[in-house]
Amino acid sequence: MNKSLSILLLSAFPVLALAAGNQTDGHGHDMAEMHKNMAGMRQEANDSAAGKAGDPAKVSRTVGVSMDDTMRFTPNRISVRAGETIRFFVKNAGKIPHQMVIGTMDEFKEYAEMMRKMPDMKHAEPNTITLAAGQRGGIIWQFDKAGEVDFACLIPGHMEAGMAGKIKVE
Ligand SMILES: [Cu+2]
Repeated sequence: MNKSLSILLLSAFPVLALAAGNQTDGHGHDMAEMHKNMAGMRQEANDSAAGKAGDPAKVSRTVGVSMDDTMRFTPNRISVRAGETIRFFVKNAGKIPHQMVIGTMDEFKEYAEMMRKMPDMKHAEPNTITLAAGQRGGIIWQFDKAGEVDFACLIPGHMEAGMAGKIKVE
């Protein structure tokens, strides 16, 4: 299991623990309301104009993506169908860390700004995989509407150097 995935799993546990504690805390209603709001916020954070985190049990197919130090994704043009859940099997073939983030250019700008302010912050969002040299990992993503979705490496300087690609959703 790669590092990002285990961080993701760890971050899911406190939510589960809170939800389980909810039945015995004696303030059922307020707590339930609070958890509902929290779940809503979490859902919003995971949703994107680009689609949403996919269900591993509903993967339609796997698409291999390689990243390297020439600041390129191979392939950098991918076609999918609306509604498909794709498992991106990502490999860092380079000698420095790279990242694949699925989203929109607006989201990338926001994220890049955050990375500049907090370069040491570790991200474990479902639309993101960050890999050290030689590592492999995956993103499971569901595309819900026709259009164009972007992907990029948001490590400072990489997208600017051309490390980006497009997914055509038909
Ligand atoms: Cu990169």
